[in-house]
Amino acid sequence: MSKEDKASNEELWAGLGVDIAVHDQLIRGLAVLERRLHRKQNNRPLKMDYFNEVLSDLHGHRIAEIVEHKNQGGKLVGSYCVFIPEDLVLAAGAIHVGLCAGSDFPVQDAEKVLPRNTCPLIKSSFGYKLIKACPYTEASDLLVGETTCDGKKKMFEVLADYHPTYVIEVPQKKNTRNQGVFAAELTDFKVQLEQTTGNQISQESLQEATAKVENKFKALQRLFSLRQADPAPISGLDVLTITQIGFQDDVERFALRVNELCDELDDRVRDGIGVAPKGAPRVLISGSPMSLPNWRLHTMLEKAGAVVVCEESCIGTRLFSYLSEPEGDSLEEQLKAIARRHMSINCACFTPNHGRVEDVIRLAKEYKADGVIHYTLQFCHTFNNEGVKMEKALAEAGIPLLRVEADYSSDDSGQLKTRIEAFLELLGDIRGAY
Ligand code: BJ8
Repeated sequence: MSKEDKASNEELWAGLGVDIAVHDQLIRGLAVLERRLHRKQNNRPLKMDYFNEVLSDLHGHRIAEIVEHKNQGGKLVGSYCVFIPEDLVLAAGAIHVGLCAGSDFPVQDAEKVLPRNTCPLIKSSFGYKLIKACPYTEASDLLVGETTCDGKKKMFEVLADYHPTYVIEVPQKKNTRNQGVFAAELTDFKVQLEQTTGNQISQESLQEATAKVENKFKALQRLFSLRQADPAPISGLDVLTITQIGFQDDVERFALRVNELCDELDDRVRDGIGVAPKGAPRVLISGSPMSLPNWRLHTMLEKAGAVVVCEESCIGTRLFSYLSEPEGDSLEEQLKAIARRHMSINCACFTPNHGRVEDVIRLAKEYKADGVIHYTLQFCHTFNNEGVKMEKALAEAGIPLLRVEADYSSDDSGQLKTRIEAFLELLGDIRGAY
Protein backbone atom coordinates (compact mmCIF):
# COMPACT_ATOMS: atom_id res chain seq x y z
CA MET A 1 0.00 0.00 0.00
CA SER A 2 1.34 3.44 -0.90
CA LYS A 3 2.02 6.04 1.82
CA GLU A 4 -0.87 8.16 0.49
CA ASP A 5 -3.34 5.24 0.65
CA LYS A 6 -2.22 4.42 4.18
CA ALA A 7 -2.65 8.04 5.29
CA SER A 8 -6.11 8.28 3.74
CA ASN A 9 -7.17 4.95 5.32
CA GLU A 10 -5.92 6.13 8.70
CA GLU A 11 -7.97 9.28 8.35
CA LEU A 12 -11.06 7.15 7.64
CA TRP A 13 -10.43 4.86 10.61
CA ALA A 14 -9.69 7.73 12.99
CA GLY A 15 -12.93 9.41 11.86
CA LEU A 16 -14.81 6.31 13.00
CA GLY A 17 -13.13 6.37 16.41
CA VAL A 18 -10.75 3.46 15.75
CA ASP A 19 -7.61 3.32 17.92
CA ILE A 20 -5.03 3.68 15.14
CA ALA A 21 -2.01 2.30 17.05
CA VAL A 22 -3.84 -0.87 18.13
CA HIS A 23 -5.40 -1.26 14.70
CA ASP A 24 -2.00 -1.01 13.08
CA GLN A 25 -0.74 -3.99 15.09
CA LEU A 26 -3.85 -5.98 14.16
CA ILE A 27 -3.59 -5.30 10.46
CA ARG A 28 0.13 -6.13 10.34
CA GLY A 29 -0.55 -9.45 12.06
CA LEU A 30 -3.29 -10.29 9.55
CA ALA A 31 -1.04 -9.48 6.60
CA VAL A 32 1.64 -11.83 7.94
CA LEU A 33 -0.93 -14.61 8.39
CA GLU A 34 -2.31 -14.16 4.88
CA ARG A 35 1.17 -14.33 3.35
CA ARG A 36 2.03 -17.41 5.41
CA LEU A 37 -1.18 -19.32 4.84
CA HIS A 38 -3.05 -18.27 1.72
CA ARG A 39 -0.15 -17.28 -0.52
CA LYS A 40 1.79 -20.45 0.34
CA GLN A 41 -0.86 -22.68 -1.26
CA ASN A 42 -0.20 -24.20 -4.66
CA ASN A 43 -2.30 -24.41 -7.76
CA ARG A 44 -4.99 -21.96 -6.69
CA PRO A 45 -7.71 -20.81 -9.09
CA LEU A 46 -6.89 -17.51 -10.84
CA LYS A 47 -10.24 -16.03 -9.86
CA MET A 48 -9.11 -16.08 -6.23
CA ASP A 49 -7.41 -12.78 -7.12
CA TYR A 50 -10.44 -10.72 -6.15
CA PHE A 51 -10.71 -12.43 -2.74
CA ASN A 52 -6.95 -12.11 -2.16
CA GLU A 53 -7.22 -8.38 -2.79
CA VAL A 54 -10.15 -8.02 -0.41
CA LEU A 55 -8.23 -9.96 2.22
CA SER A 56 -5.12 -7.82 1.92
CA ASP A 57 -7.24 -4.64 2.06
CA LEU A 58 -9.76 -5.83 4.62
CA HIS A 59 -10.36 -2.45 6.25
CA GLY A 60 -9.59 -0.28 3.21
CA HIS A 61 -11.83 -0.17 0.17
CA ARG A 62 -14.95 -1.65 1.82
CA ILE A 63 -14.73 0.70 4.80
CA ALA A 64 -14.38 3.63 2.36
CA GLU A 65 -17.61 2.48 0.65
CA ILE A 66 -19.38 2.24 4.01
CA VAL A 67 -18.19 5.70 5.09
CA GLU A 68 -19.39 7.10 1.77
CA HIS A 69 -22.80 5.45 2.34
CA LYS A 70 -22.94 6.96 5.85
CA ASN A 71 -21.95 10.38 4.54
CA GLN A 72 -24.99 10.18 2.24
CA GLY A 73 -27.19 9.56 5.30
CA GLY A 74 -27.11 5.73 5.10
CA LYS A 75 -26.72 3.46 8.14
CA LEU A 76 -24.62 0.40 8.97
CA VAL A 77 -25.99 -2.51 11.00
CA GLY A 78 -23.63 -5.12 12.47
CA SER A 79 -24.70 -8.54 13.75
CA TYR A 80 -23.25 -11.70 15.27
CA CYS A 81 -25.37 -14.57 14.02
CA VAL A 82 -26.93 -15.94 10.84
CA PHE A 83 -30.34 -15.63 12.51
CA ILE A 84 -30.24 -11.89 11.77
CA PRO A 85 -31.75 -11.57 8.27
CA GLU A 86 -29.48 -9.46 6.09
CA ASP A 87 -32.37 -8.82 3.66
CA LEU A 88 -34.40 -7.01 6.31
CA VAL A 89 -31.46 -4.67 6.91
CA LEU A 90 -30.95 -4.06 3.18
CA ALA A 91 -34.67 -3.44 2.71
CA ALA A 92 -34.36 -0.53 5.15
CA GLY A 93 -31.66 0.98 2.92
CA ALA A 94 -28.85 0.10 5.36
CA ILE A 95 -25.69 -1.96 4.84
CA HIS A 96 -25.28 -5.13 6.89
CA VAL A 97 -22.00 -6.62 8.15
CA GLY A 98 -21.30 -9.74 10.20
CA LEU A 99 -19.04 -8.98 13.17
CA CYS A 100 -18.25 -12.40 14.68
CA ALA A 101 -14.53 -12.42 15.31
CA GLY A 102 -12.07 -15.28 15.04
CA SER A 103 -8.88 -13.72 16.34
CA ASP A 104 -6.98 -14.06 19.61
CA PHE A 105 -5.87 -10.43 19.30
CA PRO A 106 -8.47 -8.77 21.59
CA VAL A 107 -9.14 -11.76 23.86
CA GLN A 108 -6.84 -10.77 26.76
CA ASP A 109 -8.50 -7.36 26.94
CA ALA A 110 -11.96 -8.90 26.77
CA GLU A 111 -11.08 -11.15 29.70
CA LYS A 112 -10.63 -8.04 31.87
CA VAL A 113 -14.41 -7.58 31.56
CA LEU A 114 -15.98 -10.94 30.62
CA PRO A 115 -15.36 -14.21 32.48
CA ARG A 116 -12.33 -16.04 31.12
CA ASN A 117 -14.30 -19.27 30.70
CA THR A 118 -16.41 -17.78 27.89
CA CYS A 119 -16.27 -18.96 24.29
CA PRO A 120 -13.48 -17.25 22.30
CA LEU A 121 -15.89 -16.07 19.60
CA ILE A 122 -17.79 -14.07 22.22
CA LYS A 123 -14.62 -12.71 23.86
CA SER A 124 -13.06 -11.79 20.53
CA SER A 125 -16.19 -10.07 19.16
CA PHE A 126 -16.69 -8.13 22.38
CA GLY A 127 -12.95 -7.44 22.71
CA TYR A 128 -12.85 -5.63 19.37
CA LYS A 129 -15.44 -3.17 20.65
CA LEU A 130 -13.52 -2.72 23.88
CA ILE A 131 -10.18 -1.91 22.24
CA LYS A 132 -11.76 -0.03 19.31
CA ALA A 133 -9.76 -1.96 16.73
CA CYS A 134 -12.51 -2.98 14.29
CA PRO A 135 -13.68 -0.25 11.89
CA TYR A 136 -16.79 -2.29 10.98
CA THR A 137 -17.89 -2.34 14.63
CA GLU A 138 -17.05 1.32 15.16
CA ALA A 139 -18.93 2.31 11.99
CA SER A 140 -22.07 0.38 13.00
CA ASP A 141 -25.04 2.56 13.92
CA LEU A 142 -26.68 -0.44 15.54
CA LEU A 143 -25.31 -3.76 16.81
CA VAL A 144 -27.81 -6.62 16.71
CA GLY A 145 -27.46 -9.56 19.05
CA GLU A 146 -29.60 -12.63 19.68
CA THR A 147 -30.40 -15.09 22.42
CA THR A 148 -28.96 -18.21 20.80
CA CYS A 149 -26.66 -19.20 23.66
CA ASP A 150 -26.30 -17.98 27.24
CA GLY A 151 -22.78 -16.61 26.71
CA LYS A 152 -23.82 -14.39 23.81
CA LYS A 153 -27.09 -13.32 25.36
CA LYS A 154 -25.40 -12.05 28.53
CA MET A 155 -22.48 -10.54 26.62
CA PHE A 156 -24.93 -8.38 24.65
CA GLU A 157 -26.19 -6.90 27.92
CA VAL A 158 -22.63 -5.77 28.67
CA LEU A 159 -22.05 -4.66 25.08
CA ALA A 160 -25.05 -2.35 25.34
CA ASP A 161 -23.04 -0.22 27.78
CA TYR A 162 -20.51 0.44 25.02
CA HIS A 163 -22.57 0.69 21.82
CA PRO A 164 -26.25 0.95 20.76
CA THR A 165 -27.37 -2.68 20.82
CA TYR A 166 -30.65 -4.42 19.99
CA VAL A 167 -31.34 -8.07 20.82
CA ILE A 168 -33.61 -10.47 18.91
CA GLU A 169 -35.05 -13.47 20.69
CA VAL A 170 -34.34 -16.78 18.97
CA PRO A 171 -36.64 -19.51 20.35
CA GLN A 172 -34.97 -22.82 21.15
CA LYS A 173 -37.51 -25.39 19.96
CA LYS A 174 -38.48 -25.83 16.34
CA ASN A 175 -42.26 -25.94 16.46
CA THR A 176 -44.93 -23.90 14.70
CA ARG A 177 -45.63 -21.77 17.78
CA ASN A 178 -41.95 -20.76 17.98
CA GLN A 179 -41.87 -19.96 14.28
CA GLY A 180 -44.64 -17.48 15.08
CA VAL A 181 -42.57 -16.10 17.98
CA PHE A 182 -39.59 -15.58 15.69
CA ALA A 183 -41.76 -13.95 13.00
CA ALA A 184 -43.04 -11.55 15.67
CA GLU A 185 -39.44 -10.82 16.72
CA LEU A 186 -38.63 -9.98 13.10
CA THR A 187 -41.63 -7.67 12.93
CA ASP A 188 -40.28 -5.80 15.98
CA PHE A 189 -36.83 -5.75 14.37
CA LYS A 190 -38.37 -4.22 11.25
CA VAL A 191 -39.76 -1.38 13.39
CA GLN A 192 -36.35 -0.90 15.02
CA LEU A 193 -34.65 -0.77 11.61
CA GLU A 194 -37.17 1.79 10.38
CA GLN A 195 -36.42 3.94 13.43
CA THR A 196 -32.65 3.59 12.99
CA THR A 197 -32.66 4.37 9.28
CA GLY A 198 -35.69 6.63 8.94
CA ASN A 199 -36.79 4.44 5.99
CA GLN A 200 -39.93 2.32 5.74
CA ILE A 201 -39.57 -1.32 4.72
CA SER A 202 -42.07 -2.10 1.97
CA GLN A 203 -43.08 -5.35 0.31
CA GLU A 204 -41.13 -4.26 -2.80
CA SER A 205 -37.95 -3.24 -0.96
CA LEU A 206 -37.97 -6.50 0.99
CA GLN A 207 -38.61 -8.58 -2.14
CA GLU A 208 -35.69 -6.90 -3.88
CA ALA A 209 -33.38 -7.34 -0.88
CA THR A 210 -34.33 -11.01 -0.44
CA ALA A 211 -33.58 -11.67 -4.10
CA LYS A 212 -30.08 -10.17 -3.66
CA VAL A 213 -29.32 -12.07 -0.46
CA GLU A 214 -30.63 -15.38 -1.78
CA ASN A 215 -28.66 -14.86 -4.97
CA LYS A 216 -25.58 -14.76 -2.74
CA PHE A 217 -26.76 -17.96 -1.03
CA LYS A 218 -27.18 -19.63 -4.44
CA ALA A 219 -23.67 -18.58 -5.50
CA LEU A 220 -22.29 -20.16 -2.31
CA GLN A 221 -24.37 -23.30 -2.88
CA ARG A 222 -22.80 -23.55 -6.35
CA LEU A 223 -19.29 -23.01 -4.95
CA PHE A 224 -19.76 -25.69 -2.31
CA SER A 225 -21.25 -28.24 -4.69
CA LEU A 226 -18.17 -27.96 -6.94
CA ARG A 227 -16.12 -29.26 -4.02
CA GLN A 228 -17.86 -32.62 -4.37
CA ALA A 229 -15.50 -33.40 -7.25
CA ASP A 230 -12.40 -35.53 -6.74
CA PRO A 231 -9.87 -33.94 -7.05
CA ALA A 232 -11.40 -30.95 -5.25
CA PRO A 233 -10.88 -27.90 -7.50
CA ILE A 234 -10.29 -25.46 -4.62
CA SER A 235 -8.85 -25.68 -1.14
CA GLY A 236 -10.97 -25.64 1.99
CA LEU A 237 -8.93 -22.70 3.28
CA ASP A 238 -9.84 -20.61 0.23
CA VAL A 239 -13.54 -21.47 0.44
CA LEU A 240 -13.63 -20.76 4.17
CA THR A 241 -12.01 -17.37 3.54
CA ILE A 242 -14.46 -16.55 0.75
CA THR A 243 -17.42 -17.40 2.99
CA GLN A 244 -15.93 -15.22 5.74
CA ILE A 245 -15.45 -12.31 3.30
CA GLY A 246 -19.13 -12.62 2.34
CA PHE A 247 -20.09 -11.29 5.76
CA GLN A 248 -18.68 -7.85 4.95
CA ASP A 249 -18.58 -7.50 1.18
CA ASP A 250 -21.25 -5.85 -0.94
CA VAL A 251 -23.86 -8.55 -1.47
CA GLU A 252 -24.24 -8.20 -5.27
CA ARG A 253 -20.54 -7.85 -6.03
CA PHE A 254 -19.74 -10.82 -3.82
CA ALA A 255 -22.26 -13.07 -5.61
CA LEU A 256 -20.90 -11.98 -8.98
CA ARG A 257 -17.29 -12.75 -7.99
CA VAL A 258 -18.22 -16.12 -6.50
CA ASN A 259 -20.02 -17.04 -9.72
CA GLU A 260 -17.00 -15.97 -11.80
CA LEU A 261 -14.82 -18.20 -9.64
CA CYS A 262 -17.32 -21.04 -10.08
CA ASP A 263 -17.08 -20.71 -13.88
CA GLU A 264 -13.35 -21.34 -13.56
CA LEU A 265 -13.94 -24.22 -11.15
CA ASP A 266 -16.38 -25.80 -13.64
CA ASP A 267 -13.48 -25.96 -16.12
CA ARG A 268 -11.15 -27.34 -13.50
CA VAL A 269 -13.60 -30.09 -12.58
CA ARG A 270 -14.10 -30.94 -16.27
CA ASP A 271 -10.31 -31.11 -16.77
CA GLY A 272 -9.64 -33.00 -13.53
CA ILE A 273 -7.51 -30.16 -12.05
CA GLY A 274 -7.39 -30.11 -8.28
CA VAL A 275 -5.63 -28.38 -5.41
CA ALA A 276 -4.62 -31.75 -4.01
CA PRO A 277 -4.08 -34.98 -5.96
CA LYS A 278 -7.10 -37.16 -6.75
CA GLY A 279 -7.57 -39.53 -3.83
CA ALA A 280 -6.23 -37.11 -1.17
CA PRO A 281 -8.08 -37.66 2.15
CA ARG A 282 -11.31 -35.66 2.15
CA VAL A 283 -12.53 -34.12 5.40
CA LEU A 284 -15.81 -32.48 6.39
CA ILE A 285 -15.67 -30.06 9.32
CA SER A 286 -18.78 -29.64 11.43
CA GLY A 287 -19.48 -27.49 14.46
CA SER A 288 -18.90 -24.03 15.91
CA PRO A 289 -18.45 -21.27 13.33
CA MET A 290 -14.94 -20.30 12.20
CA SER A 291 -14.89 -16.52 11.85
CA LEU A 292 -12.10 -14.62 10.13
CA PRO A 293 -9.14 -15.25 10.70
CA ASN A 294 -9.77 -18.64 12.32
CA TRP A 295 -7.91 -20.64 9.66
CA ARG A 296 -5.87 -22.95 11.90
CA LEU A 297 -7.67 -26.28 11.48
CA HIS A 298 -8.02 -25.95 7.70
CA THR A 299 -4.35 -25.03 7.36
CA MET A 300 -3.20 -27.95 9.49
CA LEU A 301 -5.32 -30.46 7.61
CA GLU A 302 -4.36 -29.20 4.17
CA LYS A 303 -0.67 -28.91 5.02
CA ALA A 304 -0.84 -32.54 6.14
CA GLY A 305 -2.08 -33.55 2.67
CA ALA A 306 -5.85 -33.66 3.21
CA VAL A 307 -8.44 -31.43 1.58
CA VAL A 308 -11.37 -29.91 3.45
CA VAL A 309 -14.40 -30.45 1.19
CA CYS A 310 -17.24 -29.00 3.24
CA GLU A 311 -18.00 -26.96 6.37
CA GLU A 312 -21.25 -27.79 8.16
CA SER A 313 -21.14 -24.50 10.00
CA CYS A 314 -22.61 -21.01 10.00
CA ILE A 315 -19.53 -20.04 7.98
CA GLY A 316 -20.63 -22.83 5.64
CA THR A 317 -23.77 -24.78 4.81
CA ARG A 318 -25.91 -23.50 7.70
CA LEU A 319 -25.59 -19.99 6.28
CA PHE A 320 -26.91 -20.55 2.77
CA SER A 321 -28.87 -23.79 2.53
CA TYR A 322 -32.36 -22.37 3.00
CA LEU A 323 -34.42 -20.02 0.85
CA SER A 324 -37.63 -18.22 1.73
CA GLU A 325 -40.91 -19.37 0.20
CA PRO A 326 -43.71 -16.90 0.98
CA GLU A 327 -47.14 -18.50 1.15
CA GLY A 328 -48.96 -15.32 0.13
CA ASP A 329 -48.46 -11.96 -1.50
CA SER A 330 -47.94 -9.56 1.41
CA LEU A 331 -45.19 -8.09 3.55
CA GLU A 332 -46.43 -10.13 6.49
CA GLU A 333 -46.14 -13.37 4.50
CA GLN A 334 -42.63 -12.40 3.40
CA LEU A 335 -41.59 -11.84 7.02
CA LYS A 336 -43.07 -15.20 7.98
CA ALA A 337 -41.18 -16.88 5.13
CA ILE A 338 -37.92 -15.27 6.28
CA ALA A 339 -38.65 -16.47 9.83
CA ARG A 340 -39.18 -20.04 8.51
CA ARG A 341 -35.96 -19.80 6.48
CA HIS A 342 -33.96 -18.99 9.62
CA MET A 343 -35.80 -21.45 11.86
CA SER A 344 -34.63 -24.15 9.42
CA ILE A 345 -31.00 -23.57 10.47
CA ASN A 346 -29.76 -26.49 12.52
CA CYS A 347 -27.85 -24.56 15.19
CA ALA A 348 -26.92 -26.41 18.36
CA CYS A 349 -28.92 -23.82 20.32
CA PHE A 350 -32.06 -25.82 19.38
CA THR A 351 -33.34 -28.75 21.37
CA PRO A 352 -33.72 -31.35 20.08
CA ASN A 353 -31.57 -30.75 17.03
CA HIS A 354 -31.65 -34.09 15.17
CA GLY A 355 -31.53 -32.23 11.85
CA ARG A 356 -27.87 -31.31 12.28
CA VAL A 357 -26.76 -34.92 12.78
CA GLU A 358 -28.80 -35.94 9.72
CA ASP A 359 -27.24 -33.07 7.75
CA VAL A 360 -23.71 -34.17 8.62
CA ILE A 361 -24.35 -37.79 7.55
CA ARG A 362 -25.97 -36.63 4.29
CA LEU A 363 -23.20 -34.09 3.56
CA ALA A 364 -20.45 -36.61 4.32
CA LYS A 365 -21.94 -38.83 1.61
CA GLU A 366 -22.59 -36.03 -0.89
CA TYR A 367 -19.06 -34.62 -0.53
CA LYS A 368 -17.50 -38.10 -0.42
CA ALA A 369 -15.80 -37.25 2.86
CA ASP A 370 -13.53 -39.91 4.30
CA GLY A 371 -14.06 -38.53 7.78
CA VAL A 372 -15.59 -35.75 9.86
CA ILE A 373 -13.96 -33.41 12.35
CA HIS A 374 -16.38 -32.17 14.99
CA TYR A 375 -15.02 -28.74 15.90
CA THR A 376 -16.08 -27.04 19.12
CA LEU A 377 -14.90 -23.69 20.34
CA GLN A 378 -13.71 -23.95 23.91
CA PHE A 379 -16.54 -23.35 26.42
CA CYS A 380 -19.20 -23.68 23.70
CA HIS A 381 -21.51 -25.99 25.62
CA THR A 382 -24.14 -26.27 22.90
CA PHE A 383 -21.88 -27.72 20.21
CA ASN A 384 -19.74 -29.63 22.70
CA ASN A 385 -22.71 -31.47 24.17
CA GLU A 386 -24.17 -32.10 20.73
CA GLY A 387 -20.88 -33.82 19.91
CA VAL A 388 -22.05 -36.76 22.06
CA LYS A 389 -25.04 -37.45 19.77
CA MET A 390 -22.92 -36.79 16.70
CA GLU A 391 -20.28 -39.30 17.82
CA LYS A 392 -22.89 -42.03 18.35
CA ALA A 393 -24.74 -41.39 15.07
CA LEU A 394 -21.57 -41.26 12.97
CA ALA A 395 -20.24 -44.45 14.56
CA GLU A 396 -23.52 -46.16 13.60
CA ALA A 397 -23.20 -44.79 10.07
CA GLY A 398 -19.58 -46.00 9.88
CA ILE A 399 -18.16 -42.51 9.38
CA PRO A 400 -14.87 -41.83 11.18
CA LEU A 401 -15.03 -38.85 13.52
CA LEU A 402 -12.46 -36.79 15.42
CA ARG A 403 -13.67 -34.40 18.10
CA VAL A 404 -11.60 -31.25 18.53
CA GLU A 405 -12.08 -28.49 21.08
CA ALA A 406 -9.94 -25.39 20.68
CA ASP A 407 -9.73 -21.69 21.42
CA TYR A 408 -8.06 -19.02 19.31
CA SER A 409 -4.56 -19.31 20.80
CA SER A 410 -1.90 -21.50 19.25
CA ASP A 411 -0.84 -23.03 22.58
CA ASP A 412 -2.21 -26.44 21.66
CA SER A 413 -0.98 -26.46 18.05
CA GLY A 414 1.59 -29.25 18.57
CA GLN A 415 -0.95 -31.56 20.18
CA LEU A 416 -3.61 -30.73 17.59
CA LYS A 417 -1.23 -31.42 14.72
CA THR A 418 -0.37 -34.86 16.16
CA ARG A 419 -4.07 -35.75 16.55
CA ILE A 420 -4.84 -34.61 13.01
CA GLU A 421 -1.99 -36.61 11.52
CA ALA A 422 -3.12 -39.71 13.42
CA PHE A 423 -6.70 -39.18 12.17
CA LEU A 424 -5.55 -38.83 8.56
CA GLU A 425 -3.52 -42.01 8.92
CA LEU A 426 -6.62 -43.78 10.20
CA LEU A 427 -8.62 -42.49 7.22
CA GLY A 428 -5.95 -43.83 4.90
CA ASP A 429 -6.30 -47.27 6.50
CA ILE A 430 -10.09 -47.50 6.30
CA ARG A 431 -10.70 -45.62 3.06
CA GLY A 432 -13.80 -46.50 1.10
CA ALA A 433 -15.28 -48.55 3.91
CA TYR A 434 -18.69 -46.83 3.76
S1 BJ8 B 1 -26.81 -19.97 14.34
S2 BJ8 B 1 -23.79 -21.40 15.61
S3 BJ8 B 1 -23.91 -18.05 14.38
S4 BJ8 B 1 -25.47 -19.00 17.48
S5 BJ8 B 1 -19.69 -20.84 19.38
S6 BJ8 B 1 -21.34 -17.94 20.52
S7 BJ8 B 1 -23.17 -20.98 20.11
S8 BJ8 B 1 -20.81 -20.50 22.74
S9 BJ8 B 1 -21.89 -18.83 17.26
FE1 BJ8 B 1 -23.64 -19.29 16.30
FE2 BJ8 B 1 -25.87 -18.25 15.39
FE3 BJ8 B 1 -25.81 -20.77 16.22
FE4 BJ8 B 1 -24.64 -20.09 13.99
FE5 BJ8 B 1 -22.45 -19.48 21.61
FE6 BJ8 B 1 -21.14 -21.65 20.84
FE7 BJ8 B 1 -19.81 -19.41 21.10
FE8 BJ8 B 1 -21.65 -19.69 19.12
